[in-house]
Amino acid sequence: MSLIQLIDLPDYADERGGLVAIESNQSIPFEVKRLYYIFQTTQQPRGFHAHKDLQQIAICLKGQCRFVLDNGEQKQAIVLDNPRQGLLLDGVIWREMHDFSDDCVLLVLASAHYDEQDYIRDYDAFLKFAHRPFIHALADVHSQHIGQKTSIWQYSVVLAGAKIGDHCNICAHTFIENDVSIGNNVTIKSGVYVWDGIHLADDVFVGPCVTFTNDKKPRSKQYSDEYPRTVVEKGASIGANATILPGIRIGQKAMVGAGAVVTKDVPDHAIVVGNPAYIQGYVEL
Ligand code: T46
Repeated sequence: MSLIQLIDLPDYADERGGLVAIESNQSIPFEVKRLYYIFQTTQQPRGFHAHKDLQQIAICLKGQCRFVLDNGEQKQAIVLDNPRQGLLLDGVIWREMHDFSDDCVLLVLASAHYDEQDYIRDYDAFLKFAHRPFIHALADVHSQHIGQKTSIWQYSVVLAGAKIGDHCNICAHTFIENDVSIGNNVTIKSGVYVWDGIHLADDVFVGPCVTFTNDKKPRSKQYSDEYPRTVVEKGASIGANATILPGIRIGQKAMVGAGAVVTKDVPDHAIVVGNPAYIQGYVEL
């Protein structure tokens, strides 16, 4: 993904000279509320911050300077030296400006009035903010233990005791109870309910509508003090609509076929299918 987004500005140059016209929400993707320009620069670099919400376009009207953009995962640099092009600064991007020529005039158009609260001037704070979890406005998340870069989508409910690691994708229409731990890089597809006692290690994939259970002999209004522990070990995958009975261990890298009904532990690397699930083979190492 390129961090460098250059916008060609409408240019009405003719034999009399150049003329660039910029219109809010037309030639640039926001309404301009503020502009500022940087000029008579010394050799000192500038920037070294990110913005939380602000959108900006930087245009080098004269001379040149070098922007370095960083989204917390990759860095890219560009020399601005063309008054007919604007560099779009959008999203949570750490920016630095280097190598100003003596004659540099840098015009910046901004989508909001100046607000120091919108600046992140500390690099570690920027990384934390850039990698914060994404929780969709329509999700109901009570847990404070949601890892960096995890996404939780619409109509998902996560109760307060649940712990979810980094870089997980919790798809729409899921329910995650309290005594649940979910490792890093876990995918939970839609229609999955993760009840008390279910623990998913790193890199687990849970397909759509997989059914976990935590009560071997359910009766209405009768509650157990403790639920059996079901553990899905690192790297295991569970196919769509499979049912996992209570207290099962699904081994590392195991593969549970779609629709299987798992009634006993699955060894590491085993492929299980059917009802009741049986070992059909082993995943190649
Ligand atoms: C950005 C890069 C490209 C104001 O009071 N109002 C303003 O509109 C601006 C832009 C700055 N200031 C004050 C805040 C500081 O006390 O001016 C001082 C210098 O600002 P700063 O150190 O943030 O300047 P740069 O060149 O490092 O960064 C500027 C913009 O602030 C920033 O939004 O993205 O240019």
